[in-house]
Order: sequence, then C-alpha cells, then structure tokens
Amino acid sequence: MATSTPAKRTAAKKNTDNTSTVETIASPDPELASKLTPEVLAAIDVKDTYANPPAELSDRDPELLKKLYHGVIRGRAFEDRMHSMYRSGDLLGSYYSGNWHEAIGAGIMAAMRDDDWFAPLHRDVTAHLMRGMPPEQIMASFMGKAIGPTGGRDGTLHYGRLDLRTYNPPSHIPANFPVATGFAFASKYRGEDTVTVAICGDGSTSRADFHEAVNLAAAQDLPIVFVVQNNQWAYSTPLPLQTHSATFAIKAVAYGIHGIKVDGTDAVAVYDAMAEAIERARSGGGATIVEAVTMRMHGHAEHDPADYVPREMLEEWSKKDPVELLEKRLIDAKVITEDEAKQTREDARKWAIEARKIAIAAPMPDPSNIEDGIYAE
Ligand SMILES: Cc1ncc(C[n+]2csc(CCOP(=O)(O)OP(=O)(O)O)c2C)c(N)n1
Repeated sequence: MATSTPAKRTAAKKNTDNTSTVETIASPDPELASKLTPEVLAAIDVKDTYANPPAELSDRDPELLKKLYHGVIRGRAFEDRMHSMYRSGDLLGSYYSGNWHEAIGAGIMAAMRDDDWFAPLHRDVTAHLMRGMPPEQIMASFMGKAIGPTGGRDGTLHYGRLDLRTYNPPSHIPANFPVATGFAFASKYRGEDTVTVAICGDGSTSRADFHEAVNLAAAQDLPIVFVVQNNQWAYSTPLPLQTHSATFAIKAVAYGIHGIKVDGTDAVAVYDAMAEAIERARSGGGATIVEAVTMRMHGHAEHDPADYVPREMLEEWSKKDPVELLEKRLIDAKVITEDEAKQTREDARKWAIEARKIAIAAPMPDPSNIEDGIYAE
C-alpha cells in the first residue's frame, strides 16, 4: 500500500540562519487541501492518484514492465557511476543527480513515441538513456570531451540531440518550457500527430517562463505534457516557501487544462499518468500538467552537502527507493526472477563501467573547429 506518503506528512521550513525545521503539515496550505475532496478534483479535471495503492501487475504487459525495470536499473547504475566519477575528479564540474527520479524518467519514456519531442532538464538522465543517448556521451559531456553531444563545447549537462528529438537543457530554467511549447505549436501547425513532453522541477514553476509556456499551450490547445518533478526542494528552498498551492497539478485549473498528481517513485503509476496525458494530447484533447512527487536525496549537486535538509525527511524517503520498489513488485508478480534481477543489476553496473572507460579514453576537442556552429558573419 502506498499509504505512507512522506511528503504529505513532513516538510521543512528554512530558518534565517540557513538551518531547517521539520514541520508536520499536510500540504503548503492544509486548510485548502482539506477542501480538495476527490469529488472536487474530478469536477475540475485534476486527478490525484498519489496516495493510491500500487496498481495490480497481473494483467499488465510484461514487456512494458521489463522496459520500465531495465530503464530504472540502468538509470540508477549510471547515477551511481557519476557520483563516484565526481568524487574521483573525472568531471570538470559538479553533477546534478537524478537519484530517486529514475521512475519518472522511465515512466515518461515508456509512454512516449520515438518521434515525439522531448525537452528535459538536469535530473533526467534515465529518460535520455532510454531515448537512445549512449552513456559515454553523457559522461563525455561532463568532461568536455569531443564525443559529447556538443563536441566538448559544454562541460556539464547541456546535452541534447535533435536527431533523437531531444532539446538541450538550457542553463536558465525552465527556459525549455517556452521552446517545448514551440515544438508543440509546430506539430499542430504542420498537422503532425507528435506530442511534446517537457520537464521542470517544483522551483521552476515560480518562474515567468513556466506560466507563459503553459498559458500559451492551453490557449492554443497544443499537444503537450508538462511534467513537474516535485522533489521537495529547489536548491535550499523547501516546498512551503515555494508555493501556497495545495499541489502543482492543481495549477492546471487556472490554465483550463488537465492535471494529474502521481507518485513519482512508482514507475508504473508515472507510466499510466503519462500514457493518459499523451493520448489526450495526441487526439486533440490539449495539454496536461503531470506532477510527479519524489525527493531529492542528494544535494542540489554533488558539491552541495545539503545540510539544510532535515535528517528525518531523508530517513522517511529512503523507504521509497523507486528502483527497489519496482524490482520487488516485479519479483512478487513473477515478471522477473530474483536471479534475473541480480543479473540485470550486474549487467548495468558493467555497462556503466565500460561507458566510463570509453569517456575517459575519448579525446578533448580539436581547438581548430572552435568556430564550427557559429552563425555570425
Ligand atoms: C532562471 C534561473 N535561476 C536560477 C538558476 C540556478 N538554479 C539551477 S537549478 C536551481 C534549483 C531548481 O529547483 P527545481 O526547479 O525545483 O529543480 P530541482 O533542481 O529541484 O530538480 C536553481 C536555483 C537557474 N539555473 N536559472
């Protein structure tokens, strides 16, 4: 049963001395939240499946479940490798971990078509990998190597590939949102049935570009899904200081679109929410905000010790490891055996180690092509 919902029961308030106090609250505004009964939410087309028990897997397509499983296992193996690469000095700068976000990436990617458009941000490595980005290319990006998607021009996370219909995450966030709305506008204008999926974090929803992008997409009935990864923190800013909305999904009401709040540690639940939202967008039903709830278990990036995050919060969320939860459910449902699970983890570990070797051996960029791709006269 997913009745234990840590985010609903505790949150942190930042004090002036940069420490945090844990408060037991139901949401940023408990009084408002208590009025949001299932009937009210249904009437305004906002679904809240966050506290639902995990779905039965017996009648599910085993291939889909295995796809989700391999996605989260590889995502975790990659994240683990990147943490150790940061510590051993392989990377030029820091690393923005997508640890505990793997189920969101896998659920999104399993629901998307290859020809759909994707506009991710900094914690979406699992999705990049499932979309076909080789792991050594992502590692190479963080090392400024020539085999990185930018040819070494970027030394961190701004890697995309238009041949994979994946837009480069911008530095100023969520500047990917207006661009994603442009993708969706183009799909509609050209009469194509492709859908765009854009991702941002809870903190990014406070920015003007979030509002402008969602509002335009809504007003134009564009085929797009906006995913808000609610991981409780935006650098050191906790949720209660970010918004007074009861949820992020409910912001959809103000734009006149659909909203779904889902457990972001449950890959199957994320898949279900995304499949529903993508199908609606593809068939002309307009945009959706999908709020996927998880926790940022590392610092904002690996250089950040995150002393402002209360221990109790980390302890509670450590019980909701998206990889372990999915693995256990698949073993219990006999979709995979324990031996297969062990082997899959080991294969993924070796795959990530091999990728590191390739990235380490790759050359730095050739300085003579520094002006390639610059379009000024
Ligand atoms: C416009 C802008 N302001 C500030 C930053 C610095 N910055 C990068 S990530 C981040 C926190 C973002 O929080 P959230 O949107 O919740 O995403 P998360 O990192 O938690 O996944 C900040 C403040 C930035 N990149 N762009």
